[in-house]
Amino acid sequence: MATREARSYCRICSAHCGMVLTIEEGSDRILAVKGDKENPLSRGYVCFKGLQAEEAHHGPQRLLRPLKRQGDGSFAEIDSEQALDEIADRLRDIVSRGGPEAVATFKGTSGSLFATHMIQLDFLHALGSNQFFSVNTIDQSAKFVSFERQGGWAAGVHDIDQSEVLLFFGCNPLISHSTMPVMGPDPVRKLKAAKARGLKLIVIDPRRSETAHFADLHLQPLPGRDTAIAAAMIRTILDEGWEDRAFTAEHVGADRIAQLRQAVDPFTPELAERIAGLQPGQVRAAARMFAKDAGCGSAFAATGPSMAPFCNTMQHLVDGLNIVCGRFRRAGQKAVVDMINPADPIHAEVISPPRLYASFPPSRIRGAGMLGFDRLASTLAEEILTPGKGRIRSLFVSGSNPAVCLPDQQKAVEALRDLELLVVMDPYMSATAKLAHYVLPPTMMYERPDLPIAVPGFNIGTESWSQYTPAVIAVPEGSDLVEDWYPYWAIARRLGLTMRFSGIELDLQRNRPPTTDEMLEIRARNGRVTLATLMADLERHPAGRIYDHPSSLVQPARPGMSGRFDVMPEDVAAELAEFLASELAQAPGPGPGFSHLMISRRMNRVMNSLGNNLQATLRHDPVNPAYMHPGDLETLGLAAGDRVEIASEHGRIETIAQADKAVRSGVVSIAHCWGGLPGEEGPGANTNLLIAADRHLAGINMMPRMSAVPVTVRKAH
Ligand SMILES: Nc1nc2c(c(=O)[nH]1)N[C@H]1C(S)=C(S)[C@@H](COP(=O)(O)OP(=O)(O)OC[C@H]3O[C@@H](n4cnc5c(=O)[nH]c(N)nc54)[C@H](O)[C@@H]3O)O[C@H]1N2
Ligand SMILES: Nc1nc2c(c(=O)[nH]1)N[C@H]1C(S)=C(S)[C@@H](COP(=O)(O)OP(=O)(O)OC[C@H]3O[C@@H](n4cnc5c(=O)[nH]c(N)nc54)[C@H](O)[C@@H]3O)O[C@H]1N2
Ligand code: SF4
Ligand SMILES: [Mo]
Repeated sequence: MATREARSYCRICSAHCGMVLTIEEGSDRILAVKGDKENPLSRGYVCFKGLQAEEAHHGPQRLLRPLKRQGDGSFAEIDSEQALDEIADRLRDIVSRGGPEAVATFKGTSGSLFATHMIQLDFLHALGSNQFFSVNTIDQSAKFVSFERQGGWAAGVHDIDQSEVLLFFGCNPLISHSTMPVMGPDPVRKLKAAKARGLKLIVIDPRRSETAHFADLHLQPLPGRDTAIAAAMIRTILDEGWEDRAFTAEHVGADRIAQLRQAVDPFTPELAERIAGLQPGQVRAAARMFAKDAGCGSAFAATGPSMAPFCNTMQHLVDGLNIVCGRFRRAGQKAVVDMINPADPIHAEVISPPRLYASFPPSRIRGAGMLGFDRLASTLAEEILTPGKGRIRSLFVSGSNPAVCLPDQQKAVEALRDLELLVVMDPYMSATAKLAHYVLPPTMMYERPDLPIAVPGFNIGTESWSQYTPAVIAVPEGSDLVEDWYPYWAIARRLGLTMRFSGIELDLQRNRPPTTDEMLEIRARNGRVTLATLMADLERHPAGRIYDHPSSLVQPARPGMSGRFDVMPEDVAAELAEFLASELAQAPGPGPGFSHLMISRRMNRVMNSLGNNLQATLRHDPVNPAYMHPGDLETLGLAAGDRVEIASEHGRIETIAQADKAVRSGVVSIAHCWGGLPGEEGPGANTNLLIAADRHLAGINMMPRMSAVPVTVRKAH
C-alpha cells in the first residue's frame, strides 16, 4: 500500500497541535497521526482527541451527504444546492413575515476555530439582523463584563515565560489546554520548564485537579466562593502594602483604591476562609506568594468560577488583583500577537471602561442586552418560544451542539423543535442535528485549508505562531459536503443580499463561489502576515513558525492617554454586598435540602460533546461519571460504579458514581454536554437538565448558575 505523509495541525481545540499524518495514496484515508516534533509550539505533543482523527474523519458516524427532515420525522438525503435553494425559499418567507430579526445564528466551539467563523455575523448583518448567539456567553463572558466595567490594559498580561507566579482560579489547562493566553499545547512540559526556572503556581479549585498537582499552593475551597477569596486577597495586599504603588498611582488613583479597599473591608482572610471552607492562613499565604514573593505574573479565572454565581464580581476582583499588583506588560517588553490581525501598535496604557453593553436596548427577555456582538445564550430558548415582534423563527447552527450545551436542556430542546427552520452544519448526527430541518455536513479539518484562530483585538495564543495549512486529504468519494462558510455565501446570493466578509464586499454574483483560500486571503489581507507570505513561509517552516514582528514590542502610552481602571464602581460594590448577604457567604455547604454542590469539569478524551460518539472514546469513557470523594460515597452507601441520581431544584439525571479523592467532600464533579436529547439513552447524562436558565442569573451576561449548583445525590433505583 502506497502511503504519503502530510503536515497540518489539529483544530479541535485552540491549542492547534502540529500533526504529521500518514495517508493512504489513492483512497486518501488517514491511516495514522502523530504529533509534529518540528512544530515550535506543540513540539510533538498531541492529546487523545487529536489522535482519533482516523475514526473522526472516516468512521461510520460521519455524515457525507446533506439531510432533509421529512414529514414523518425521518431524514432523507438531498443534494446540497437543492437544500440551499429550499432553505433560501423558507428564509425569504420567514423574513417577509417576521423581519430579519426572525433569523439567528449560533456559533459553537468547533465553529470558533475556523479562520472564517465570523461569516455568521457578516451574514446576519447582510440580512439586517443582530441575532448572533454563541457559546461565548455561557463560557467565560465574565471576562468581557469585567473589561466593560473596570477597563483593561492594552498590552495584556505577561506570558508564562515572563512570569514568576501564576494564580489560577478554577483553570485546569493540563486537561483543557486553554488558560488563555498563558497555557495552550504541551501543558505539562511547559509548566515543568517554568517551574524549573522558579515559577510559583497557585491553584484554587475544589478539586485537586491535574493542574493542582503541580501547584506550590493549592486552596481547595467550596465552589462559588472565589469572590470572597479574591476580595480577601486584595484586602490583605492593600493592608500589607504589597501592591504596586507606582502603577496604581498612575493608572487607578488614590480615590478609586480607597473605594476598592472600602468595598473589600468586610472580607478579612478569616471570613473568606470560613465562607470558602479553607484552612486558616491559606488566603494570606496565597496573597503573599502572589503579591509579595513575586514581581510579575498574573491571576486568571476560567470556567469553574465563571459558571458559578457572582461570576462577574469574581472576575472583576481577579482582574483587580492584577491591577493592584501592576501585573501587566510594560513598554519595551514583548507581547504575544496573532499574525492574522492587523499590526496595530500595542501601547502600555489603560483602556477606560467602555460599558458598551449599557447602550444596547433591553430585549424582550428579562431586559437582557448584548455583550460585544453577542446576544445572550441563556435567553435564546425564550427568544424562540416567546410570541411577539422579534421572535426568532430560524436558526443556523455552526460548530455547536446547543441541544446539549444550553442551560435548561428541556426548554432549549423545546425551543429548537419549535423553530420553523433549523439548519445545522455538523459532520455528525449530533443531538442538535437530530432536531434540524436540514443538516449540511461540512468538510472536516484535514479536508480544508485553514489558518489558526485569531480573534480581532484579543490575543488568545501562547506564542506569535502561525501556519497556513492546505487541505491534506480529499473529501470522501461520493460525498456532498460544504465548506463551513459556504452556506452563508450561497444563501446571501440566493436572497440577493450585499454581504461583506471581514470588511470586504463579496462578489455574490460571480459565476463560481470563492475558494476557501480566497476567503482566507480576505481574512488575512491586513494581517501581520498575508496569506501569500504564510504560504511562502511553508517552504522553509513546514510546521509553522514563531514570528518576531516589530509590532509585538510594547510601546509607551500615547501622549494624552489618561485612561484609568475603575476598580470598584458602584454596581460591583453592590454585588459584593449582595454576595456577602447571600447563602454562599452564609451557609457552609449546599444549603438546606441538598447534599452536594455540583461543579463542571472537562474530560480529557472529549471536547464538550465532540468525541462522545467515537468508539475509541466510548471504550474509555462510556459515560460522564459523577466524581465524588470516596468518603462521600461511603456516607451515601454507594460504591464506585453504582448508578446515582442527582437532583437539583430544577431537574434530575442518572449516571455512574466514580470515586475520586481529588474532589472535595461535599462536591460532585461531572462533565457537561453528554446524554444526548432528553429521554434518549445516553451515553451519559446531561447536567443542563439540572440548570435553570431563568433564575440565579448574573446581571449583564445573564449567566445562569452552572457551577456550585445545589443538588442531592443518592442511589438510583
Ligand atoms: N479535553 C477537553 N479540553 C477542553 C474542553 C473539553 O471539553 N475537553 N472544553 C474546552 C472549552 S469549551 C473550554 S471553555 C475550556 C475550559 O477550560 P477550563 O476552564 O480550564 O476547564 P476545566 O478543565 O473544566 O477547569 C475548570 C476547573 O474549575 C474547577 N471549578 C469548578 N467550579 C469551581 C468554582 O466555583 N471555583 C473554582 N475556583 N474552581 C471551580 C473545576 O474543578 C475544574 O478543575 O476548555 C476547552 N478544552
Ligand atoms: N452545564 C454546563 N453547560 C455548559 C458548560 C459547562 O461547563 N456546564 N460549558 C459551556 C461551554 S464553556 C461551552 S464552550 C459549550 C460547548 O458547547 P458547543 O460548542 O455547542 O459544544 P460542542 O460539543 O463543542 O459542539 C461542537 C459541535 O461541532 C461539531 N463539529 C465538529 N467539527 C466540526 C466542523 O469542522 N464543522 C462544523 N460545522 N461542526 C463541527 C461537533 O460534531 C459538535 O456537534 O457548552 C457550555 N455548556
Ligand atoms: S490539545 Fe488535543 S484537541 Fe487540542 S489541538 Fe492539541 S491534539 Fe487537538
Ligand atoms: Mo467553552
